Amino acid sequence: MFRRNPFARPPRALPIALLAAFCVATCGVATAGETPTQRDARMEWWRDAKFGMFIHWGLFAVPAGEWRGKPVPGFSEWLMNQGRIPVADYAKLAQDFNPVKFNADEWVGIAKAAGMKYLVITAKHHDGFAMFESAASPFNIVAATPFKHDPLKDLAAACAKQGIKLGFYYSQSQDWHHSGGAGNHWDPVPGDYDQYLEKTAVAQVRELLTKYGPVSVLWYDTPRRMTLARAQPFLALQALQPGLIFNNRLMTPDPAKDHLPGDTETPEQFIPPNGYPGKDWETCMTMNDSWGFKKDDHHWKGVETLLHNLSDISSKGGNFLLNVGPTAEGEIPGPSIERLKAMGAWLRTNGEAVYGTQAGLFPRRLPWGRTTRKALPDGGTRLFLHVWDWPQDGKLLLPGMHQKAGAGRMLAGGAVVSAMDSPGGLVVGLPGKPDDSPIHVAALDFSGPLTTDQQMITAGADGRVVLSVEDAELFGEDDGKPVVEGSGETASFRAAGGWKARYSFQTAAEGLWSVCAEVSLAAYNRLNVSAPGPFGRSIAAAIQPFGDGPESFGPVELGVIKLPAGTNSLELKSEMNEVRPIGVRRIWLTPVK
Ligand code: FHN
Repeated sequence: MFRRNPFARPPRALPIALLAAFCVATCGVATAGETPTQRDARMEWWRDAKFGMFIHWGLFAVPAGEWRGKPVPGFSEWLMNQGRIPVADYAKLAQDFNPVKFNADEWVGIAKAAGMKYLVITAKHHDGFAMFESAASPFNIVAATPFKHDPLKDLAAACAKQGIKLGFYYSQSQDWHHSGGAGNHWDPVPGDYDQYLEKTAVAQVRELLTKYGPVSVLWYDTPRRMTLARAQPFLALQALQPGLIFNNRLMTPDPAKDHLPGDTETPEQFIPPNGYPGKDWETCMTMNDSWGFKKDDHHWKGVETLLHNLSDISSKGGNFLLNVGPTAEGEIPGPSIERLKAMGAWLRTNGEAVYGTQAGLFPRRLPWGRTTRKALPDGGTRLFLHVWDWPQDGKLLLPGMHQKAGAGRMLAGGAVVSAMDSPGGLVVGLPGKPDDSPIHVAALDFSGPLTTDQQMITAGADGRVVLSVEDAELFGEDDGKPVVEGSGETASFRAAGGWKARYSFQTAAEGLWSVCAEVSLAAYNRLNVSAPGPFGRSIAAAIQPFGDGPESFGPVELGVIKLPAGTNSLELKSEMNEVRPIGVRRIWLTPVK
């Protein structure tokens, strides 16, 4: 929302477009004058969909991360920038771009079989190359390549045929090819930025919204130099596609300045620890490391990680936009297809726990998994328990819940699930593990809305916030994944390389906090503590081994950090680029008077 009203001057008649932009900017609704009920209706399909395919496909797939035989670091779609490749040299790639294996029905079929309900494809990325026939620029796949065909037309037809919603990604500000486009600092094509916006970007967005039938999503990106005034012509185009959903990247997402919230928040490559309560949001994520196809990028996330991400995101009320980077021949890479097939198989059994659900019930992290919930026609609520770690005793605690549970079943196989009250909350009795899926889902029905008396972590009577292992979301890839050891007061996690622990808690007021950790380590380490948020800074502390070996835990000072009032998250990780085993028992924050 606006902090500063850009129209605070004496009232005067505003052009309709500007008035529309003002309404959008201040009311957070994408269509000026839209009521919350109308917005809910417009967003409904998107909120229910939960899972979409991001497709980064473009001229960058030809070099695929390599230039003149040498690998270029970074994302493949950033090759021109990272490699400081002259515009004329990069444009020659178009002569070699002939994706004869492209098959739109096949791509949409892969997305559909994966359980994805919408797709967003790069119509034009920062390199300025249009993946569609464009009268606004000859630098496009029809006019400049031997392919001479518009793949977006095929995708639009395939989406309509298979019932998948179509979305376009468009880099409205960065354009390293066209005169006046932003972002090309190594071989800039002289020109006026506003002329570029008018003659290229706005013209091409108009083409995308008028030539391909129903378009459901417009995904803007890297809004450098964009202002509210410059955003108006793009906003005015929204009327061409009633119901169109656009993200928060048409302008620089900085609520302190003029800001267009768009319809959706767009956390990239991460899952916000508490979601964005009251907002629509979508985590976009690569399946390996690069958005565009990169021939030497084999760092694929496993199916378990991808399903955990989908479960975690839906438990926080968000959507998951998972990326594929097709090759220059027009094929989605095999490892992507394998993973998407596995996710589709899981969703065919457990999709009821994802599609059309709302965020889970519990304010604190559950040691065994996540939850989502769905209103039932009779006014009741179905609670879905996403069991990531199957309990050895077959029992799960729903902390702070004391409602009487009705019918309960496993989604896989339908075996009965029981629930009984206990002082700590409902104890759910699971039947035998139904299969070897990475996540097992139980559904429990309740007669009304759900309540828990579990509270978010807050400061204790001594004013300290104590964060223990059971409250830590632990991240790490493969052998770097932290492992929990022990239980109760002596519980700790042991990690070695490439790990991260994230904690969420409430603070009553803005202030400074001294951060300490109880750790055990056998070798020197540098820990980094960061707190995303308005004061977003991080502290780093070098710590030396102490005591008589890796089993002895002791307190270490990590530094002082400023936090706002309200829900906070703190992230702890090692700054070492090598394997350095460390045990972490707890973190505590003490207010600095
Ligand atoms: O620079 C782009 C990047 O290439 C990619 O398209 C991602 C996807 O969200 N967006 C930008 C980086 O934030």
